[in-house]
Amino acid sequence: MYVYSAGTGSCVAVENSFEVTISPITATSSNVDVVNYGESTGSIDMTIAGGSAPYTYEWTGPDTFTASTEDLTDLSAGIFDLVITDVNECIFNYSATISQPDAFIIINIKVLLGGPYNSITGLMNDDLRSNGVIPTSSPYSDPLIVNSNVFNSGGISGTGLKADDIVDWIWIELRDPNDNTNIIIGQSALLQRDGDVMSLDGTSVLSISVTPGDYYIGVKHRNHFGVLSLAAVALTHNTATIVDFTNSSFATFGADAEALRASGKKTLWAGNVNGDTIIQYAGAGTLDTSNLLEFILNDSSNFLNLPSWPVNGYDIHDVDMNGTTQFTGAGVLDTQCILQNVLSYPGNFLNLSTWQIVEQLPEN
Ligand SMILES: [Ca+2]
Ligand SMILES: [Ca+2]
Ligand SMILES: [Ca+2]
Ligand SMILES: [Ca+2]
Repeated sequence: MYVYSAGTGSCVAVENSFEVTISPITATSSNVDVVNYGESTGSIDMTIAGGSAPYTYEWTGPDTFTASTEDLTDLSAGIFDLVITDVNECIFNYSATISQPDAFIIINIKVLLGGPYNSITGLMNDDLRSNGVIPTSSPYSDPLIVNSNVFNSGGISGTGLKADDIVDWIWIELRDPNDNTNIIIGQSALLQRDGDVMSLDGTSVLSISVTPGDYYIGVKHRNHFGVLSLAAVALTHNTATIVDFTNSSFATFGADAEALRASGKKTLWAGNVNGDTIIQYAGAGTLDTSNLLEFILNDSSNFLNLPSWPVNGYDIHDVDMNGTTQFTGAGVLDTQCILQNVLSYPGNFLNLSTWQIVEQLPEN
């Protein structure tokens, strides 16, 4: 309430009174978030009240974003700050947040497992799939689950290439570009016969929920040695970077981290059936062959404790992944597969059956 008097001197004149109502600026907004990660489909529609028009707008946002319009479109995700100034230079500050779905990258990894690899066809055998023994839940630590028809010949559609039929589950790791022992994220995926690592429908490009950037790429398998890219690889959400562990010129951590096959392709070393970091057939130490024999002798249906007893099914001891684990006797022996690996190791010049192959990962 203001009171003024028009009088002068000691005379009291008529007093008038009036109210001045200062209407502050208020603002609200209607925001649209970004629909797909990494796109610029967000928008902010401001509604301004109060103050005295015309207003001026000073927007700032992520990546040095600026604008001077009331409303904004084609926005990427981030926090957008607005300073509204009216004609009387009254100021109002406003802030709006545009969000987006979680970050992800896509990647095209190729890797071959030495156990089921066939150098003549260039494909891995898929006996576990055709025997119907691959579990629908991952054997790794996620554990992810797939629809069982992913394991049909031809995949879910039934019309896929035989080269794309599923061999097994595989484990993918993205590691810190500043520390190759620091696993940022690990994820189960599916491995096709031709070595392509796919998402859980067996045919879609592998997508991993992580911020785009540089990562070391690791691949692990339950009875093969793991392998890690020597260099960090740039990964984005819109183009699948090819990371080809089958290519003999692709550099991996350590020495002879993979086996070089007659076809010229590289495959993961097969035969680590006891989960340690060494593949060993004979001699002193913790032998994979001893672990395999123990498994055979302890099989509940092997009443006579025959070392030649074959055990069918999905098991870590089945090195060549033909659906049967066998230590000795007639048939395809998993012990032979381990021995062949040991004898073929590049550093084993004397062809010692006691040679130890050591997994080439920086944490070992
Ligand atoms: Ca508006
Ligand atoms: Ca393929
Ligand atoms: Ca071992
Ligand atoms: Ca086997």
